[in-house]
Amino acid sequence: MRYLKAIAQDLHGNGHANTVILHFYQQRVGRPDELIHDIVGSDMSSCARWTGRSHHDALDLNKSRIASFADSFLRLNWFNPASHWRRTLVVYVDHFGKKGRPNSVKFDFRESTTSGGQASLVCNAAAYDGDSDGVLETFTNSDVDRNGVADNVDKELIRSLGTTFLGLTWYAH
Ligand SMILES: [Ca+2]
Ligand SMILES: [Ca+2]
Repeated sequence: MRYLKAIAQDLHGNGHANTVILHFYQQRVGRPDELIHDIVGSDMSSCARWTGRSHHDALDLNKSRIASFADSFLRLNWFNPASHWRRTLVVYVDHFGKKGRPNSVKFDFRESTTSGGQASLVCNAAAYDGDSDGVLETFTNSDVDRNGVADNVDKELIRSLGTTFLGLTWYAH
């Protein structure tokens, strides 16, 4: 299975994340998960600059799709102070429909008590394409922006995160 681990950081200490780190992983049987692509977006609030490297093949990810996903991710306000790695979002397709299309995208919000420490699941959410037409239409009732209410704003956030994640095509059976 493939998954994406996203980290946002507020390096300027002004209450807004300005850096996004995207790690694209491949799970391997009997071995540690392999980091395939490592992409960093800086100055996200003004003119974003993207740098990346691949530990495997050539880096063939579409930059505008990366930027779209990062924009949705930042709207969650799930970020770290300074250069900490306590809060992460892990995104993956966990089920495929009969036609082989992804029909559920999962989002795991994880947090550790120390930077880089063992993370525990704080909240999760999911988006579903039950009829395999490529459009996500059902969403869990999750308070992903953590303002205390699970409403249509959260569903729209889950929809845009799921749609932009699927655009990256980082999934495999
Ligand atoms: Ca659908
Ligand atoms: Ca909410």
